[in-house]
Amino acid sequence: MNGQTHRSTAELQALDSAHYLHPFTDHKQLGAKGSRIITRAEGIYLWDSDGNRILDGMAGLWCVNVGYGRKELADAAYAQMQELPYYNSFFQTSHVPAIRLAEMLAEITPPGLEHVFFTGSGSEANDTVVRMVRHFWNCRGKPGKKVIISRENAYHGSTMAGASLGGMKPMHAQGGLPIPDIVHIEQPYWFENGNGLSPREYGVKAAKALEARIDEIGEDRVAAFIAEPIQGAGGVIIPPDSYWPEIKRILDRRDILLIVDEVICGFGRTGHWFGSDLYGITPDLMPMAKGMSSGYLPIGGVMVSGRVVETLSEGGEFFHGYTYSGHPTCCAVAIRNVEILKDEKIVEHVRDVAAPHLARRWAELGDHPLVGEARSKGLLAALELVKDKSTNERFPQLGKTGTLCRDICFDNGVIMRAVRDSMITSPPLVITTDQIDELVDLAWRCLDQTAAALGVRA
Ligand code: PXG
Repeated sequence: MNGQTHRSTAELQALDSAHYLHPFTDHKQLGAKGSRIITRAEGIYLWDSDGNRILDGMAGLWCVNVGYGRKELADAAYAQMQELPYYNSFFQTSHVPAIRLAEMLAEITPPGLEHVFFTGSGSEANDTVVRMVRHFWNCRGKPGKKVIISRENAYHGSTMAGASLGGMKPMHAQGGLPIPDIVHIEQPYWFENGNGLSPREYGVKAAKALEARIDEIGEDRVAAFIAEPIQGAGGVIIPPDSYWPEIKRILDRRDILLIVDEVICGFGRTGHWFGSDLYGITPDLMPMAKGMSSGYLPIGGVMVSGRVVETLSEGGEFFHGYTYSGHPTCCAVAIRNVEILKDEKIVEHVRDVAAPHLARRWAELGDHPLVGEARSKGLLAALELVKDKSTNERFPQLGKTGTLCRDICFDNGVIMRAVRDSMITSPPLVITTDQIDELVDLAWRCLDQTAAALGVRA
């Protein structure tokens, strides 16, 4: 198909190492080891160049919501490419796929979000957010309101603004980030920071960090607060139920915008169309990407509330946009993807079938000697690996055990992601209950092998 499948794995690995700089990769290390070459996929499974079948417990990178091998999406791209492969929507033009997708997004996103600004990715969506928020306050005659408050270990992308909004210290260290006027508060990570408080007490405490920071900076300088409903790449941090109501209370009495990053939680991941629906929150701006096209083509966007649109409209031209904003072929695929989610009732499948089953089965992993906590919400789940289950003491050299377990997962034909010493899953939303059983059984086996490799009795 791609003209390369006749090459041996070793040849492909050598070429890969010679010419391809991978994202988020230690190149020297990879060169010595050789990449795993993925050649095809179907449903929730991948195949590598040696013919091994792998259960994709990460839906690619948290994005292949409708699963692999969807001919409908290929057909949608093919048809659109023949009719109008590309045109822009600068200079007072528009086209049918962007208009139709915008209409659909206004229908499925939370009330009050009627407009979308299209981008090519989640990072571009968050860059758009930074520019839009600051421009918004300028238009309102409050140019002093520039500070955006984010959270530690948040992930909002890899561009200058995206990585600045993110709370990943190793990313900040490479390149002098964050850019000015972006600050970070505690993430609502009860397992790590709970310190004997109940989840409810801790959720309120973590939310109050926002209030304290706003008071410290001064409301007249704070433009917005940005958060994922559930942090994904930060370690599937599911906030205690008390967290979002307290954040709402804090923001309701202040003139500060709420940005809810739905790049991972959007399009059904939590068993609701958006994480904002799950937590009953109403964003002013809502960046999204990934599940918008189930990763079949790159597309993202920012949903924008009425009050922001009205203010921006007063301000004349907003000097911002991308060549591929509203790319017709990407829009056509996203439209078909949303239709599939609706027609096959995939969000309902997550809410009523897959998530409850995963919650039950995942909780069993909490009995494993290596696991300090097993948590899940929707089709997002995490395991905290610990040295001592009775005290939840971590292993020395945080991250080493996670990486070991992740490699063992690969060797056993299942992909899970390691975040420090947490093991994460975020499978395609079409996963069946039998396939969830397969995932959990594989996870248990990999935990056993990890324990054996560490010399811990399982
Ligand atoms: N916001 C959130 C919440 C994300 O998870 C982005 C924005 C940026 O999207 P783009 O499309 O620019 O990548 C993301 C992306 C990982 C991993 O290893 C996670 C992401 C991307 C790459 C790797 O968990 N999330």
